[in-house]
Amino acid sequence: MDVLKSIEEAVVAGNIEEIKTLTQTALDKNFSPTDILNNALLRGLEIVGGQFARQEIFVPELLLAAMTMKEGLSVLRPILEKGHISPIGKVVIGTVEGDIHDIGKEIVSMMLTGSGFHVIDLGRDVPAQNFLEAVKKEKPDILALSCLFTPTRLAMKDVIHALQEANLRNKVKVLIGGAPIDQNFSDMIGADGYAPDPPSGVKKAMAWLGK
Ligand code: B12
Repeated sequence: MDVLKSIEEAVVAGNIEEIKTLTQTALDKNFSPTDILNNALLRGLEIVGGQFARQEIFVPELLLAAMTMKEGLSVLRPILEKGHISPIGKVVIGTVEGDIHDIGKEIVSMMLTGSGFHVIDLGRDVPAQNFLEAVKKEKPDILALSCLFTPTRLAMKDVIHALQEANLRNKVKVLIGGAPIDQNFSDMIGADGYAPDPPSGVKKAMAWLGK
């Protein structure tokens, strides 16, 4: 069987034992990391996402599929992140408080790193206060926020509010993204911009820095 199809099926089945070997096999067969990401790993996650929405599977199965996807992603990470020696800018990134989805955030983080940004990843379920502390300490050019779970969207606003209260809002550009986010929401909460996917996020970040 086609190795990309096998990877997709391994994610759907939560076959965490074999996913690394399969992903490495795809690389050895000269599939590009983005091809493996978009046409195998993410496709598998899309399928389980549909099964979850139709209540054919539940959180434990979904979690296993997500863990399997992340194992495969870990094989691609060094390749996606490889490259630049002198960073072109600094980014602090994290998923906002109350939200434990971090796969999209990790892909954005890898692509920013691979494009030459120094990325400090605060992880997931990050309180506004922690973002604020990181902005004070790291003085990033860009603060990137991710959110997948609609009820947690307003936590992005809390982060912006915390920056305003600390008189730091004009010191950092705020880039937001995630499935329930759009430009209207970005305007509404006073972010600097929204991007629907990692490449357009990277493009926006570069444009902000005049690159
Ligand atoms: C995997 C998954 C999980 C895993 C997450 C594992 C992990 N480590 O991330 C687990 C099992 C833990 C999980 C838990 C839950 N989940 Co869930 N989950 C998903 C699923 C299937 C895939 C999400 C994903 O990773 N997609 C792949 C990534 C790559 O896509 P992405 O995150 O959208 O990111 C892309 C873009 O949005 C963008 N992007 C993302 N962030 C950023 C940031 C910036 C700055 C930029 C520029 C771009 C950007 O770039 C990324 C790459 O293209 C989705 C369904 C779906 N089809 O999306 C549901 C989904 C998101 N989950 C959902 C729900 C309801 C839950 C739970 C509440 C379930 C429960 N009853 O417990 C909990 C939430 C707990 C919480 N408080 O957060 C709902 C959310 C509904 C909503 N709109 O609010 C969804 C949509 C499923 C559904 N149809 O009901 N989930």
